[in-house]
Amino acid sequence: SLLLAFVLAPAAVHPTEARADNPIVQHVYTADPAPLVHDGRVYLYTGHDEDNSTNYTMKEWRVWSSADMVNWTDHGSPLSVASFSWASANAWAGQVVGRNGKFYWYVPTTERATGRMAIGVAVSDSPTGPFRDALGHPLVGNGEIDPTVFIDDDGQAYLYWGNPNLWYVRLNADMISYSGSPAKIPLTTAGFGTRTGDPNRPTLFEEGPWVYKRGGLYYIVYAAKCCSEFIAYSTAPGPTGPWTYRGTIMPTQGSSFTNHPGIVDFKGNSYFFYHNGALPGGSGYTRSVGVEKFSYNPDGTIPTINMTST
Ligand code: FUB
Repeated sequence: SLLLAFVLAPAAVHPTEARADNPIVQHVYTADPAPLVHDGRVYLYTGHDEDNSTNYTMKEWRVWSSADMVNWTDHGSPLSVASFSWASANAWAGQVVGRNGKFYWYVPTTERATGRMAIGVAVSDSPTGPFRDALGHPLVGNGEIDPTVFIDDDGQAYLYWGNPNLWYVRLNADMISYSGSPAKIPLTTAGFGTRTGDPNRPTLFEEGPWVYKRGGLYYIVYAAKCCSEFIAYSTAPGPTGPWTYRGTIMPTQGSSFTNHPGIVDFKGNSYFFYHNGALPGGSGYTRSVGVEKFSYNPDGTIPTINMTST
């Protein structure tokens, strides 16, 4: 009947629907959310926690998408550790950006030759993949993790990453190479807050940076103070600083000792993505991604955002 066709059609188009409630995905553990708005949809890139071992079992990245922030489509895993011939383990926190009709996915993973983390870049013609290794070798080596990518209004692209240091480099227009040497962003307490109890880490910055621009202000949002991380942020008048610490966005909550931010504006609303251990069996190694709608304060500052499900 017509009615039956109407009811069945969305299921046929979207084989797996996740729920509107938090966590967004409820049938597998997900971590390290990185949202991308493209062509009327939000694409959500995540990692996949496969068991609760104490060293992360993460072999692949996953993609989900939504046109309404309620119904989510499962696009499977178009990128994995095996996609990089030089990698051996650890599909950690990455981010995708679109440029020139292509999509570039920057990801940290273990380099087999060194046994250390390195940042690779994969490319696709579609936000849902398939993605292939763009280089055949890491873009950034030396134990580095957690890349975030940002393209400024003038077309200059920047890649930021790091733990314990915070680095950036100017990407070339091809998005798979860079000019100059990576630079360390000075981790001053004015820029990144004050951490007590660890003389080696005087500021709150831990990992998981997320950089974007809104209303002429540059934001860097990040996981603060391992190992019951909260989410904090800093702002700057330009993409390379100087950064000013602005405080906590999401306090330490839930049963995951890490958290990881991703922020987008979509169809007139602002959304804050994060992870916790809210699914049954959830923990620091079996995490799940949630999202909260929020409004910026008139001066551009970000209000405190609490997890709706922990
Ligand atoms: O998921 C593995 C690592 O834990 C990520 O790279 C960090 O941001 C933290 O979430």
